[in-house]
Amino acid sequence: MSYFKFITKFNGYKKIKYNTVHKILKLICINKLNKLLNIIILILIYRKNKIINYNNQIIRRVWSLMSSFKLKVLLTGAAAVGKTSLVQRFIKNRFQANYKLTVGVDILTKDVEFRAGEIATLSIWDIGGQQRFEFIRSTFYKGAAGALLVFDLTREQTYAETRKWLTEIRQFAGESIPFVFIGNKADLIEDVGLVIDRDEARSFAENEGSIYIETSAKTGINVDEAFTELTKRIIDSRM
Ligand code: G3D
Ligand code: MG
Repeated sequence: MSYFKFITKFNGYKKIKYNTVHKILKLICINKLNKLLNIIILILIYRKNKIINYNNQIIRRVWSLMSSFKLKVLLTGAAAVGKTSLVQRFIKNRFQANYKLTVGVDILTKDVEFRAGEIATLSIWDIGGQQRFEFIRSTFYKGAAGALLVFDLTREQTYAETRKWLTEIRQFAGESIPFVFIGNKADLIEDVGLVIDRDEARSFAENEGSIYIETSAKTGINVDEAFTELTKRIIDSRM
């Protein structure tokens, strides 16, 4: 091999080697850089979210301190499902048999701490479920922020009527009004037996963008939870 040939070959070899090493190095660097960039972006997103969440919390607190969380909440459902009993349990923490028939509407107010440090003032509109009050009910629905849609776990008919109630609420209070679906008188299931299909009730609620909760105004079970859950849903739907 001549000297010239050797030099060309050596240089060529060096060149290939240099190119390959360069390419590998570039690849590693780019990968590392990409990784680094990804990490930086992730940190930024995380911090931004934290800041947004933090800001939301501050806004909520200021808002609740200024009592701007004043929410009109409807209690709806057929007659004698326990609407008045539920609101009495919730506000006064008591249960009384023989509440007089709700004529038209009763309005009661209570502050709810729906999350730690976040308070909303609910004005609860306990609406008469009787057929004959139908003509005035629609005017009570106006401006409502949310609703508890109640049926009686021991009377199948009141469960069957819930779709009609939901249509009525949505018609007069707005299509997207948050609501919680309540099966009340859970304390009686043991004696009376279950007259509805729980899974069906649950999937009905979920399909309508809500949740299903079983309560007892008599024992107090899940009553606070129902009102708190509704408040959370209302606030979250506005944020
Ligand atoms: P309404 O406001 O929906 O019309 P009410 O219903 O609160 O007036 O309740 C109707 C009846 O159901 C009342 O019985 C009440 O005591 C009873 N009731 C309500 N909630 C419960 C519950 O969780 N468990 C049991 N066991 N009974 C409940 P009366 O006998 O007064 O008609
Ligand atoms: Mg009543």
